[in-house]
Amino acid sequence: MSRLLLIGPPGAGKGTQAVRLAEAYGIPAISTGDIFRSNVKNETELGKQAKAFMDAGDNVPDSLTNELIRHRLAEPDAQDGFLLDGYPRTVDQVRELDEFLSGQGTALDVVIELVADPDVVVARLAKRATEQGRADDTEGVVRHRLEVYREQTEPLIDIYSDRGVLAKVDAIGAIDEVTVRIEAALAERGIAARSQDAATS
Ligand code: B4P
Repeated sequence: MSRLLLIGPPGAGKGTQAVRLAEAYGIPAISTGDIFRSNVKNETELGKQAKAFMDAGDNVPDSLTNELIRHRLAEPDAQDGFLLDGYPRTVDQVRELDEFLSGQGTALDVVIELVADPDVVVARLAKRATEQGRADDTEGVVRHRLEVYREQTEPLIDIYSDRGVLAKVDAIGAIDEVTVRIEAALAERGIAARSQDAATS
């Protein structure tokens, strides 16, 4: 049973690694970004409210995000562990998640910080912009997302470090290499993948 969080600047590889880790550890990957994008695509009420914030590279308001996560974490597949990707992203979201988990008598086991240089992430997202055409991957919006990350999300690193649950992982390198580093950091904390090569095969 592992309750994990991936945190890091846009383009650090959260979504990319989350899919692999979910498979390797047998837990669901829960990405607020993916949930919002699917709501935007399906033109739901939530998607209509979130779209302008996302396109501008701003965080979607905590009120919308917290409610969405509360429902998602209450689903049966998340009862035996999960990997959060991109939530919490603000101090208010940390408070909300703490309250939810302590109500279940649990807490996050490990917070994996993906550490990446801003120039590298801007280049990665520029490449994704040409491949996927995401509205929030243009250079100006990416730079703004980095500022939002520095202002609103970076303070979370100290919070989790003070709690002794933070694992810093270098996110520069091939995707497989980064996965291996994350697995090593988790193994050091007593969390083993289902099979040794599950994440990189
Ligand atoms: P996210 O979906 O979380 O977007 P992201 O930060 O860019 O990460 P993503 O997972 O997509 O990209 P990754 O680094 O894996 O959020 C999008 C928006 O949703 C936010 O701006 C906000 O508006 C809203 N939102 C989400 N959560 C919220 C919350 N909790 N509160 C409020 N608002 C919220 O990958 C980037 C690219 O790099 C990919 O193309 C990938 O292929 C490539 N890549 C990854 N690893 C690589 C490597 N090692 N080498 C080379 N390329 C690599």
